[in-house]
Amino acid sequence: MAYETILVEREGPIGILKLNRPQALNAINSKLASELISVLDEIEKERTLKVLIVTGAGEKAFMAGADILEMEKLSAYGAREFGNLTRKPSEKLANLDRPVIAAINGFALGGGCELALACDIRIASEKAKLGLPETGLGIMPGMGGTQRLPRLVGPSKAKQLIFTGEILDAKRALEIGLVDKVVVHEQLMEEAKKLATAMVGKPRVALALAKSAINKGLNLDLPSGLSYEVECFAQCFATQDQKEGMRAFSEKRKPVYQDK
Ligand code: CO8
Repeated sequence: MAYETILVEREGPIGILKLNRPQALNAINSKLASELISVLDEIEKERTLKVLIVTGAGEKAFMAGADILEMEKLSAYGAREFGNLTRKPSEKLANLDRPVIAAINGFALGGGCELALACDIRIASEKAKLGLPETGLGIMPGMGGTQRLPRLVGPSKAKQLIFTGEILDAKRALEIGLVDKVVVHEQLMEEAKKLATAMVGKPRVALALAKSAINKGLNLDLPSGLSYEVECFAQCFATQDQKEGMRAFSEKRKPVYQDK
C-alpha cells in the first residue's frame, strides 16, 4: 500500500520506515498517525520482516513533534481524541513482536522524542537534537514522555527536561541514557542496519519473547517479572528453533533457523 506521509523500504528481513512530512519537519498530524497505524498493522502480519528501523526522511528531522498547527485550535475533547490517535503508533512500536530501532537523524522533539522512546533502541546522528519542549507551548508531553522518559533516565532527569523544555545535543542525550549510541551523521543508517543485522539471524520467537519479558517485567515487581520470564523461557521450548539451536551446538555446527 502507498502512503502519503510514510516511506517504507525493505532490505531482506530489515524494514525501514521513514516519517515523511518534509514541509513540517515530519511533525505528526492525524494523517501521519493514521498511516503509521495502518503500516504497523501491515508490518505485524509480515512474518519475514524481523527488525524494523524507524527514521525521518530528509536531512533535518526525525520528527519535530506533534503538528502544532493542527493542535492549535483543539478543544480539550479534541485534544483527547488527537492524543489517543497519536499515541497509538508509539504503543504499536513498543508492542511490536520484533526489535525496533530508532535511527534519529535530526530533531526529535516533543512527540518525535516520545516516538523514539517507544522504540527498543535509539541510535542518534551526532547532529540529532532531542527534548520535550511541550511546556513552552502551554501543554505537556502526551505521547508517552511523562511515562517512558522517567523509566529510561530516572524521574529527576525526566522532570528537569520536561519542566525546562531543554533541548539536548546527541552527546548529552547519550550521557544521560536517552540514546544508546551516537554516530557520524552520514553513517547513521549503516550503523542502524549493522545493529539490525546482528539481530536478524536470531529466531523470531526468542526475540519476541525476550522483548515481551523485558517490557512486561518493567511494569511488574521483581518476583512477578521473574515468574513471567520463566513462562516466556518455557515457551521457547515449544519451537523448532530451540531444538535446532541446541542440536547445532551439540553437533558443533551453525544453527539453521526456520523462525518456527
Ligand atoms: N508542527 C507543525 N509544523 C512544524 C513543527 C511542528 N511541531 N515543527 C516544525 N514545523 C514546520 C515549521 O512551521 C516550518 O514550516 P513553514 O516552512 O511552513 O514555516 C517548517 O516546519 C520548518 O521549520 P522551521 O522553519 O521552524 O525550521 P528551523 O530549522 O528554523 O527550526 C525547529 C527547527 C527548532 C525544530 C522548529 O521548527 C521548532 O521549534 N519546531 C517545533 C518543535 C516543538 O515545539 N515540538 C513539540 C510540539 S508539541 C508536541 O510534540 C506534543 C506531543 C504530544 C501530543 C499528544 C497528542 C495531543
